[in-house]
Amino acid sequence: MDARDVRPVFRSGPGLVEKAARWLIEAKSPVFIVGPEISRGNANRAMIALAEKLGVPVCQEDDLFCDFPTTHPLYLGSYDTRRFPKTPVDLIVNFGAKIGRVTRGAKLVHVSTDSDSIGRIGEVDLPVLAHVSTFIDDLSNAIDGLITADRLSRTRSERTAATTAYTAQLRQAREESLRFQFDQAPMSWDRVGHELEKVLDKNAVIVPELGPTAGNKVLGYLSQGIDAKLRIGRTTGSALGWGLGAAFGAQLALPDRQLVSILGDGGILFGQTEAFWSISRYDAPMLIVVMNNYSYNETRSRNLSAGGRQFQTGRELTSYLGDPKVDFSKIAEGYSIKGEKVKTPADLVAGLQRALKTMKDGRPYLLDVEVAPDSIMGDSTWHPNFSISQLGKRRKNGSWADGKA
Ligand SMILES: Cc1ncc(C[n+]2csc(CCOP(=O)(O)OP(=O)(O)O)c2C)c(N)n1
Repeated sequence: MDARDVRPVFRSGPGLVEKAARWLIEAKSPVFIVGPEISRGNANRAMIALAEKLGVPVCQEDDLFCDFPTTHPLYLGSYDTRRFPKTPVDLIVNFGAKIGRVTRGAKLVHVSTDSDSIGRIGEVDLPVLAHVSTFIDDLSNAIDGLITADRLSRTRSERTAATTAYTAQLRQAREESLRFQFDQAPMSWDRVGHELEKVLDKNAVIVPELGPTAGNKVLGYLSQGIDAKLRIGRTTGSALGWGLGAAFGAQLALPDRQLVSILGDGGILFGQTEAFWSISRYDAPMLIVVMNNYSYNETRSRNLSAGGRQFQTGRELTSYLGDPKVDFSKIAEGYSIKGEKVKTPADLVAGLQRALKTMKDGRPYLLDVEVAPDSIMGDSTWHPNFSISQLGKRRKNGSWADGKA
């Protein structure tokens, strides 16, 4: 049984649906925001149909799942980071995401089954307590009753053309970014994403535990959505320490799908390597990719971006992880999991082939991939020279080994 089938499904009152439908028809530059309630509510296909029917661009927030296909010409990525095709956004319809800031001056419709999240962060012009799937259906029907097929077709083609041209530009920019750093070592995050996309199954399951900036550079290359790769994570709370165990659970639940756990060296060091035991013991044939930049890049960026003392002195206190330089393939080996250290793009291409072969034979494989330090002062190796043994007075005064307290 699918757990989604036992969730309550309820609809909003007709007045709200009609109001939203009118706003959508009148808007010059509407945007849809999608969140996890779309995937949880099994409304992915209905969401695609509605966006296509109206030619409305779609943004993904609350990045827990991929709720809209990333390769769709109407898909814009995160709302926060996007500039929009020429006309300023004048209407946002949020389908089941817990969003923060949105454009000032734009009307906001928020549809959710969670009454507590509606209007919690920002002002909402039209709060709708409803299951997203019912609201999408009702909205689509209401639009048919308000506008002629001819006018709908004209609106759709104008909007679709503008967004399609824009997303084509975004794709081209990504391609240029990839080519620009194509052969560099340590590798660009883009190159890792590109190589993974080339060899992974079209319907692989990806469990990423990656920060938003560099992480999105990898994930941006992986085609995700209802008919492509299934993505689970990062969690909406962003806490580290769950990715490997969650990936193992997903592999157990979906033994016929290729499973890829992608996590940072910082993330895996949050007490996760014990999951290797279960992965090995129960033959989970999954790929584990550690994006190893010997750094907590996300916190480094946060610590330095305000330009305070750590930035001015060039001494960032907490984020350098390269002392000791952990080789995660050796930790995996301790659990009888094969793996290797990857330093160059050629290593990655060959390593992925060995990984796929091992997975086909029913065993897990780990790639510890050295990637570019991708943040402000990312190549700094400075860290406080702190040693507990140096703190001890007994060692210093020579009384350590004489048995006296
Ligand atoms: C339990 C927990 N503690 C601390 C943090 C703060 N934090 C956010 S990102 C990050 C560093 C992650 O490092 P890594 O996984 O190597 O990824 P990178 O930032 O280098 O891409 C930390 C410590 C957190 N998110 N969760």
